[in-house]
Amino acid sequence: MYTLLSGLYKYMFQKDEYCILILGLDNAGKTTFLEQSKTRFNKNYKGMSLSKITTTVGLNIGTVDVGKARLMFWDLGGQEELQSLWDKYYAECHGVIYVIDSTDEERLSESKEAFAKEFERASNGW
Ligand SMILES: Nc1nc2c(ncn2[C@@H]2O[C@H](COP(=O)(O)OP(=O)(O)OP(=O)(O)O)[C@@H](O)[C@H]2O)c(=O)[nH]1
Ligand SMILES: [Mg+2]
Repeated sequence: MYTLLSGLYKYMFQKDEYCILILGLDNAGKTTFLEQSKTRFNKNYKGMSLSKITTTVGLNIGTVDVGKARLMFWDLGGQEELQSLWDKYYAECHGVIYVIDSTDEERLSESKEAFAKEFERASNGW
């Protein structure tokens, strides 16, 4: 009976959790995207001033509830020396968002190369 009730409780109230990595070059807009998503989807989240966002060193975690799913976003620092840390998270994540600043034409090829490198690393790891 306990198993039945706890199963019913989980079905009705617990959300399925998914971990989503946010990758992309430094200054691409990853943290800004996360803040905007939190502001849009989390009713009681007031949001921080976008001008206060500084470059991410390490990891920035944000949670967003969408329907019955809880998305846990891992926003990683995009600076070149931090990119080598990205693959440490691949095994535990369910999806990846790769952010590109389409207005920064000078860095488009750098972004493409970084994406290709990560795709290669992820393919080898999985
Ligand atoms: N105009 C405009 N500016 C943006 C947009 N998204 C981000 N920015 C600006 O771009 C700069 C970098 O944004 P971040 O969100 O910190 O970039 P990031 O990808 O998290 O950078 P790292 O943490 O260094 O990897 C900030 O000054 C933002 O205000 C956008 O959609 N439009
Ligand atoms: Mg950032």
